[in-house]
Amino acid sequence: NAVAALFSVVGMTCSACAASVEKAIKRLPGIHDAVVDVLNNKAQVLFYPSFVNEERIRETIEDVGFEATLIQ
Ligand code: 9UX
Repeated sequence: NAVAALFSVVGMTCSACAASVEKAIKRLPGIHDAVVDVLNNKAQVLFYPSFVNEERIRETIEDVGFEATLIQ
C-alpha cells in the first residue's frame, strides 16, 4: 500500500520550478502521486515503500536544485 511523505522544499520561486520537481519525483519507481506547492514550499508524495523511500525522494528533489527536508 502507498505511504505518504511531506517534504519542505526551499528555493522554488515559480510554478515551473514546482513542475520540474514534480516531474523528477514522478520519474522515480514506486511513486503513486506527487503534488508540489510552490506557495507553501511543500511536496506531498504518495509512494510504495517496496520500491522507493523518503531519502531517495529527498535526494531527487535536491538533484533538481532545491533544499529538501522530510517533515513527516
Ligand atoms: Mo524559472 Mo522557477 O527558471 O525558479 S523555473 S524561476
